[in-house]
Amino acid sequence: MSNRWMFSTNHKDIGTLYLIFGAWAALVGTALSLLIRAELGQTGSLIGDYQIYNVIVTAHAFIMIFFVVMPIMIGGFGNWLVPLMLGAPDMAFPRMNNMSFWLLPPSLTLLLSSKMVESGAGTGWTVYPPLSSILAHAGASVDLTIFSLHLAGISSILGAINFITTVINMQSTGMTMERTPLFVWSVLITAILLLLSLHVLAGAITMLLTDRNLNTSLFDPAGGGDPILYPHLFWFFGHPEVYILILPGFGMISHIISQESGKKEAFGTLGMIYAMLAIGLLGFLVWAHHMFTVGMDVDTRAYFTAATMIIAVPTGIKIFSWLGTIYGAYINLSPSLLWTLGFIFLFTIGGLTGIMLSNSSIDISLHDTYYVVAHFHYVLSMGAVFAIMAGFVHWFPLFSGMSMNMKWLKLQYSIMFLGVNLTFFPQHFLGLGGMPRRYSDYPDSYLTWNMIYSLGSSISFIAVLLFIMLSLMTMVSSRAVMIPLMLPSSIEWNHSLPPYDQSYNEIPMIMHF
Ligand code: HAS
Ligand code: CU
Repeated sequence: MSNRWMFSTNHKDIGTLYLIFGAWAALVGTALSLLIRAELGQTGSLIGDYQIYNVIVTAHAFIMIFFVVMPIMIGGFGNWLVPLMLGAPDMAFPRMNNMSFWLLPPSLTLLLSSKMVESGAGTGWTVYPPLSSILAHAGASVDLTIFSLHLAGISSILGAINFITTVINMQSTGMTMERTPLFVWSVLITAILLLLSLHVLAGAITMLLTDRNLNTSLFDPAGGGDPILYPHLFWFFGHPEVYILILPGFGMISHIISQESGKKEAFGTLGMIYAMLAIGLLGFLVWAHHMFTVGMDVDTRAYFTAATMIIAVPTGIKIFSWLGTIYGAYINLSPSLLWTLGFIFLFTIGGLTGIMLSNSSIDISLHDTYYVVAHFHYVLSMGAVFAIMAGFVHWFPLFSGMSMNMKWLKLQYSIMFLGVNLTFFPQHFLGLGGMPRRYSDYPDSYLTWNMIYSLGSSISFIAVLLFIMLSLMTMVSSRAVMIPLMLPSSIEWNHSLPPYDQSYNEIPMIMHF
């Protein structure tokens, strides 16, 4: 990589760095997930060490959340598209933008180091004490994890400041807030959530750091501390975090679906803006639905259940507005539309299981079972990841000046769709059957669904390999885009990029090796 790129302050270069970084991290995260499925593909022990299994699960979650979805969506797509959609020359603070990116590789290095020293951090991504305290996790692993999160947090906070300033200060003249494109709105709201939640995580893990190393007992009742304080602080960050992971995807889906439907903008654009604002606001008021089992009083449980369920309303507004956008359109099932429709369908399934879990009485039974794992993989592996794939195949021609092979992309989508559903649907049955998460073994009665589950993950992996091949082949053969390359210059195109020429989808299937 040349210095021009490494030190670039250009939003497109930095966006590309984020995309490459995220893609690399995705390979690490996927490799870890395959290790998990290898361990759980049959009863008995494969790895032979429960701690190592938990270290793998923890690393998988951290990498997917902090080093794949966030960098790709906010860092990659955000950097590439927000200035273009605003008609701005670049981000507001271009050099800080470069710094945001370069804080991530050291952060990932610390995280990976934490897995390799001592016996690793097998705490889960929540890092709850007392498991993460010095007694259960002696040694440097958890400390390295904390430092990794500090760096990733600084990176995100700087990025958030940059996006907020850019959106507020750098629109071209005439762009009012309600004419601001939905993707820009989604990144703005995401950035505000980041700014308001990350420092709470930073506070919690720093308190944990002092509990571990400086003999404080903030979370230890034996020293007058509060054992429930950490979960509260973590989830005050953690719940907004899950909307941080999905909101930019919502933004991308709105653009892609309106463009692929041949419409000027998404149905109910203003309602979409208010829906995202409502999701962002409500996201701060529901955190304790992750800790119904701590022994909360019944009124508090009722409040958090009700508040959580209300989020279905703005989210439903979004789902039905997307359907309203595509209603009546001539549908050309291009790869980006396939990923988009897949997103809407599967994200909704994930959202509905979230509503099940928000009922505190049901959650007492389902908490820490695979039902929760099913819920969040539907909203993340099929929500966030499908949105990323949709965005990638949709904007790849803009990013690279090259076009991918549409027919192979459709095949790749089909394999992936089969794979992820085969992987994650059985989790619902396992969860309802009582299989707990974060254990490396299980009774024989859970074997069948677990085997199907591992088979599904292998199929998804084949789809991932196929996608890597397709991307590399596109670049090796430099298939030129057969469309007038549209570089957005004015706000006229407003809510989405200008429509591609339809012939774009008809590019003959030529592959050069
Ligand atoms: Fe969640 C746990 C509830 C959305 C991610 N969630 C997680 C975890 C992650 C995650 C990662 O209340 C695990 C964290 C960990 O490691 O422990 N979640 C919800 C609810 C929503 C929701 C109510 N989650 C997300 C999104 C995520 C995400 C988005 C990331 C991208 N989630 C929970 C709860 C837990 C939880 C509990 C804790 C479980 C436990 O015990 O640990 C909502 O935002 C979803 C709204 C979307 C829809 C679908 C579209 C809406 C339509 C409108 C009509 C629907 C209605 C509802 C009227 C609802 C179509 C009808 C209800 C029926 C059941 C039919
Ligand atoms: Cu939540």
